[in-house]
Amino acid sequence: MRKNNLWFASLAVPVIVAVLLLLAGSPKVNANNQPSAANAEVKIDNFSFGPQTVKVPVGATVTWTNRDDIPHTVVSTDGVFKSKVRDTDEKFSFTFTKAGTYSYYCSVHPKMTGQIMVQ
Ligand SMILES: [Cu+2]
Repeated sequence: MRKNNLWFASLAVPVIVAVLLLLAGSPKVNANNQPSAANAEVKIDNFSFGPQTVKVPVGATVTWTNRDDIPHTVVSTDGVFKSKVRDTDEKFSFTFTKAGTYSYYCSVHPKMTGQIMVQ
């Protein structure tokens, strides 16, 4: 019995290690695929940001596109990012590297507000 147990243990340890390595390896594939798929678009139209609240993972890039026929800006309330004046069909992108809630507004029309939640 004792010999059998030792034999089993000597076989089981490498098998368990191999399974753990496989399990540890598979999430990396998902993590590599995630950033591009997790990027988000915000449309500026009719004096509003849509969607007004966007949730993205850390590392995601958010791109705002001005679909209005009026110039707008995208300015972080806390000074984290600030676009130039964006005319029709012009874009602004920012990559969020830290978790948090980022409120922003249009400096030309301060009643236009939105937020990016980075998790
Ligand atoms: Cu505006």
